[in-house]
Amino acid sequence: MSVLNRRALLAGAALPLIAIGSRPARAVEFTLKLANNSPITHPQSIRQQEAADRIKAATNGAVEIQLFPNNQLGSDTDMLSQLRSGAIDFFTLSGLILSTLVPAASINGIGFAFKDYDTVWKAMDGKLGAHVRSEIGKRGLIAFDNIWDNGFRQITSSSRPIKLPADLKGFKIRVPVSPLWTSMFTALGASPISINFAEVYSALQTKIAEGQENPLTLIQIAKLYEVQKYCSMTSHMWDGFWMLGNAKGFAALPKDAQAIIAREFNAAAFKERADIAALNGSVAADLKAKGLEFVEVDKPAFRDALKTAGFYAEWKKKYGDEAWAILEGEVGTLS
Ligand code: X2X
Repeated sequence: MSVLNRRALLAGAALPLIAIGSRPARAVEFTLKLANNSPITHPQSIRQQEAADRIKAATNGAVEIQLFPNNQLGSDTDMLSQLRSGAIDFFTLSGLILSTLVPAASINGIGFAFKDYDTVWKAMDGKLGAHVRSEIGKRGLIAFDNIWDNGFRQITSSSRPIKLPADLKGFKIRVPVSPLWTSMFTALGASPISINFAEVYSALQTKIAEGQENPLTLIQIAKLYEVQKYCSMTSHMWDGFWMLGNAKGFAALPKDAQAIIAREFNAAAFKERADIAALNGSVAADLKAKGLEFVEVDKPAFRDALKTAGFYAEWKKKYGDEAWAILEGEVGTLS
């Protein structure tokens, strides 16, 4: 019997109910670190803290997960190294950024692949997600089953409204550190600059970058509207955060603790998805009220520009026929 099962017996099953509430607090046996790049008020951070609390309660105090949100432990690039070395135990990271280590992990970010959230969740909780998680598993990491929502990404700008691909010509746009992002905005004619999220606000404020692209919720929560003027609803890609773990560290935990952690992280992902869905209903109006000017875009023109530039053909070759077939099986023909 594992530590936790013994503990559960001692704490509950073997004792009369009345003893449970008054049992003495027990020592923490495993202190684990969870890090992310999201502001503390983002649903991702809120639901992660809640999951940590639930895990502590469900393990009767044995597993304490300390949350380090908002790049407290460094940039995404830093935190990925820390996760690999075991300095942190869990880390939520965009699959596109993870692709610097696991190339297959950026596949959900292919331009204009997903038409709506139903298609996203079916693919990511289904075959496409399973394919990516198995690739992640080959690199000393684990990915919990259910990916967290970041959202459909929109382009903001401080210098000029972006309506058509031609408006992106020479446009200095901050993109996260990922070959797919650089390739996509280069194909659209822009001048992408790779910058970790930790530096985005200041990069926009100092005009190192004229614009950036992120889901509306993050534009709101990270207050990027303060340093941006226009917002173009391109929805050019869907991006999510994999809950990653250091495989060796996770395997060293008692099996029942592993099961509780997995259950709670996955349940929290579904709650976070619902939080973002609810925010999506009100966030555009709020951003307008804060002075962000929304711009109508010719969406098909952006997709055509990618096609013409050979973007889909290039990435099909990079991911390979098998992975591409899984993607197209979920979203329809892309190239
Ligand atoms: O870096 C970004 O823009 C962010 C926060 O959306 C990601 O984590 C990909």
